[in-house]
Amino acid sequence: MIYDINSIRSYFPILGRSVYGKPLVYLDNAATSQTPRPVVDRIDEMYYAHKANVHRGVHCLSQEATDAMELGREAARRFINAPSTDEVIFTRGTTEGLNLVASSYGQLLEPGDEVILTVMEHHSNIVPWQLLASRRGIVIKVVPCLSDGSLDLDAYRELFTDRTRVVSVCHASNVLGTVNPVAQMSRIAHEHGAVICIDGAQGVPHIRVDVQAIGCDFYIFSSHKMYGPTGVGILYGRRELLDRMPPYQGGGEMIGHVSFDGTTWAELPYKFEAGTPDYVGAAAFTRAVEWIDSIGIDAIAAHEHKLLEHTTRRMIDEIDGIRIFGSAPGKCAVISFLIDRAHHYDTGMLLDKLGFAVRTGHHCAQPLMQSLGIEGTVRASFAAYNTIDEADRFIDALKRIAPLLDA
Ligand code: 7TS
Repeated sequence: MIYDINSIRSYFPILGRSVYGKPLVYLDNAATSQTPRPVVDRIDEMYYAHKANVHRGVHCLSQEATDAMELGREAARRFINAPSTDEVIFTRGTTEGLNLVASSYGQLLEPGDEVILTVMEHHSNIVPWQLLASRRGIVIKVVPCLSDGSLDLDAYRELFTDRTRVVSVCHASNVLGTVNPVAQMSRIAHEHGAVICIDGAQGVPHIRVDVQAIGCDFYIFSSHKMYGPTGVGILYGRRELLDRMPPYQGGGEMIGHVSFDGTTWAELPYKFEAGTPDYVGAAAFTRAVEWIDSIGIDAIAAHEHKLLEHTTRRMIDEIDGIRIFGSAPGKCAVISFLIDRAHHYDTGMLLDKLGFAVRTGHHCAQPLMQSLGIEGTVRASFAAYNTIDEADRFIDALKRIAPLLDA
């Protein structure tokens, strides 16, 4: 099947705009992807025609909004091949999902229990565990990286002790692009009686995810990084664990019965969905999954891989003094780099003036930056709609600004 890039781009009006009089080249997809028309149209439709609070009204509109949200849950279930929608919880995003697991599953841990993280984690998969450590006296251990940015699996194996209870690891690094062997890591965690939580924020937009094939206990991601609306995230958790976990937040809709003598919880997944959810976002999320499915996640991955290879090769061949961080085999389409001793911010600012949106800084991965001995990088990250022509113009722009940075 032909990868019809013009048709794909036509879904994204924003790609036609300019910045500072230059055509926009959007290469900040790891931060957030752009949103195709069917998703935005669905948001409009929900507000114009179906807005009512969910799960609580007898009236028609409330039923429509509830049905639309529940279709979003089913789309999420299908997208990651979760066994049941009872195991699919809507959150505000990856950050909230990780906080939910650390906070709620964390209450089942005892002082001295150990949690394994990796050096390449985003702060949202570090800080919630640190908060737990200060509340419950758990111990955090950290898997280092090898020089190509892949995880040191020998070190991972060696970190397990009879106190290891949880592993929490990103599916893919937002800085290095490294795709971690999460199925293998899940097997190892389970051999040691630990549960494994996967931060899939950078996984789902690029990799076909099957939580049953991976064998993980939790899988967490954000809609806004996969062409969906902001403010919506998904947490998949194995039923048997979710059943044992206390609620994360209390409020409406998460209860069975409330009295001042004691309160019982709602069934899954509602036990973890206190208050009015972003049902508009949940409904529009369905359209994001459908849009990805209409192209095929494998076709998107293959296209992004081409962009990654092409851009990386040209950068290495043509930009003097370029340093790329992360070259693990099978990495996803994220290129973090520095040019000579130029400050990442200066490079990013000059690129911006030429119409290229990239991210600069520590990318919410300060421990990783420390381990690399740098303060930050410039990061270009690709999505389904980026083109080889954009990649070429990006290289040309880098060649143009490199001498300015040297000065
Ligand atoms: N985990 C990873 C691996 C991420 O890349 C991000 C966001 C998050 C968690 C948090 O996701 P959120 O949707 O809850 O904010 N990463 C980035 C980034 O790389 N640039 O901006 C946000």
